[in-house]
Amino acid sequence: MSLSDSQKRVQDLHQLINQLNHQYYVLDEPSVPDVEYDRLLRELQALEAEFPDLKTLDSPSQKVGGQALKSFSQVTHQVPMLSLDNVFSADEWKAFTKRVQDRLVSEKSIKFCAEPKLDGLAVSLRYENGLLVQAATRGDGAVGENITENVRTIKSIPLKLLGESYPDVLEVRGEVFMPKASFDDLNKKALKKGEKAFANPRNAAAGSLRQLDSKIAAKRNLAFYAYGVGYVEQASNITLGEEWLENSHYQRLCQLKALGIPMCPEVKLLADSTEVDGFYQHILQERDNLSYEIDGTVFKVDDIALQQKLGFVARAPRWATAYKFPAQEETTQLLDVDFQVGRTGAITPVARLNPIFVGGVTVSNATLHNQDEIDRLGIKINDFVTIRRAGDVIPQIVSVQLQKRPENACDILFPTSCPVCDSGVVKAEGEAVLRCTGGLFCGAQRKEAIKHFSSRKALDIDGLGDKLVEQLVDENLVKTPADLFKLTELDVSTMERMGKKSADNLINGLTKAKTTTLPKFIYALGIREVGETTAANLANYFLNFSAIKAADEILLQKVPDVGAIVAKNIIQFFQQEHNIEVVTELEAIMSWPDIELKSADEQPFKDKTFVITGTLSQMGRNEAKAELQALGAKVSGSVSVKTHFLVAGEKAGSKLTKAQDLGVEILNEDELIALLAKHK
Ligand code: 9MJ
Repeated sequence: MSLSDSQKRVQDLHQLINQLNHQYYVLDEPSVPDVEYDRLLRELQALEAEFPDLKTLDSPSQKVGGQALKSFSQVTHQVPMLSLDNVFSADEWKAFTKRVQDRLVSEKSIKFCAEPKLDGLAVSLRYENGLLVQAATRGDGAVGENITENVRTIKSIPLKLLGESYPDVLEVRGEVFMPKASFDDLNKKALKKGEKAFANPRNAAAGSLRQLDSKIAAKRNLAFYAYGVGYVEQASNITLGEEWLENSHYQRLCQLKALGIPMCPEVKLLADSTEVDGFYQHILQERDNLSYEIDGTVFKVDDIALQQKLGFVARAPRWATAYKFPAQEETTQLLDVDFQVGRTGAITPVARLNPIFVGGVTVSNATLHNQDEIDRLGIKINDFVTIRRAGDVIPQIVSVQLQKRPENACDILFPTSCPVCDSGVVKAEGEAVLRCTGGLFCGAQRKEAIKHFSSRKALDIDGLGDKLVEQLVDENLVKTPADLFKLTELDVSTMERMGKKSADNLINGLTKAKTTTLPKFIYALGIREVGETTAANLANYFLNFSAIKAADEILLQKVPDVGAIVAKNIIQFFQQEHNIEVVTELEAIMSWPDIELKSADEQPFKDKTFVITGTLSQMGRNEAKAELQALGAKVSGSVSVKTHFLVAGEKAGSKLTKAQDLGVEILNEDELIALLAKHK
């Protein structure tokens, strides 16, 4: 690029980055994903490196964040609050260590303090004579906002330091954050009240600390971990000795911990840089199980004398860097919207996206759920959107980047008839979902019903995958689940791409599947909102299939978990002509034992609610659930005040934290096995 082109680009980047800084730091409403911000900043830094004359004092590369808000009083930091530079790959990390090593030639092996990179808000806490007197945000690094009253409401931050041994003035630097469980609760409550949800825990934490009324912050359940020390003054207390502070960053965090200031439990001292990759991989793997949101790891030269030798550049220390995880949010374009018909006829808009690498995979589709979601997002075809894929979670469209809306953006129009069978569509009152009225006349619903019928948690039919179901329906060999059992070896082996072995496999699988259990059979029918748990509850309550078919709405609602809507769905299912035919056929072909009535003393967990979380390595979650249910327990998916026991397997995450907060009794896998054995 020529100098004049670069000059123009640098000006544009200044304007863009300043605007993004304002949205991120001042308004707590980021408009683009972090990666995009990082890319722009890096582009600016690269241009400034190539053309040093373009690097001006007011360049956004020279400052840490946004300016302090006017509504809070301002605090000038006695020691500036630094930000961190980022690396994104092993190569960039290598370049960082080389830069460090080049400046510290005489050091053979450099210890690093390794920390998770919390996604919250940097805060400085000032203690005078052991008392918290001031708390300030980072602001632009030199001047922040005085948020003392809000910080005082954070339960884990001590208002008075523990013990007697601390400097006269001690500034603690760290991150205020909102634990994932608190964030989920807050957003659920906000949505219930029709209020706007926060985009992520960082924004929620920042939004809470920026409240002028500290009563609001007090309700938000924020937390704090220290990651460093700022200004320290030692005038009078000679008993502390010359130097109260240790010469190791890690030891300093331990000193703070001894004073009652929380330290992140994952922080670790590494003997040298060869241990960095191990720590990074370990934290990346544990990410979903941590109770707080992180976006990477941080590595800091541990020796304070070496830190001082290295010093810092405009924005950040030379002795530390964040080693970020692959982005979980990216920008892409919505190319089109297709409409899929599900098992129950629900018509779901599916976003077709310009393929984008995010959260470790390439994403080209995302569900848009329903009209309400489309309205909430305010999304149009051709819009640029922020897409998020975290852990194993399905990709989601988080927001529309309105400032990038192209001229050809157009409204998403729902179909007026079923895109598969052309039957009419309806939206029930109070429901957001549009449904096809074709029932099992609709090919899409037929396919999905049969896929569900044969799926692993239902009849688990060996040799019958989704693709084969589609082929069987497309070739008109199968119209209903009952037709599956009428397939002959000849039918199957003459199908395209079907060898004798696969045909044998399927016929054997079907023969085996004829014998099942009552809960699995009920679940396999695919009645709306009758999942595995409800199916098991129905079986345990009614004991045989005829009783379920004959039950009325009032009786059905006596079953745990069954409310008015589910009861209606069950009644409607068994009233439909087509379903009566299929079910009658299935009853003739299949068999399952009735449930034996358990006496009260065989149901020791009647009225007890369990939640299972994490990985159970010995018995598996489904098995644990079935055994608990057989003993009368209710097994629920979420922890609440009504939970009696939480079974926490390996890598238990936010549910465990929530249960601990609520004082719920917690069992590990061994304890669960012992408990079940006692009642066998
Ligand atoms: C976070 N965000 O977790 C620092 N940070 O150190 C950690 N941030 C930091 N350290 C110096 N763990 C400046 C910022």
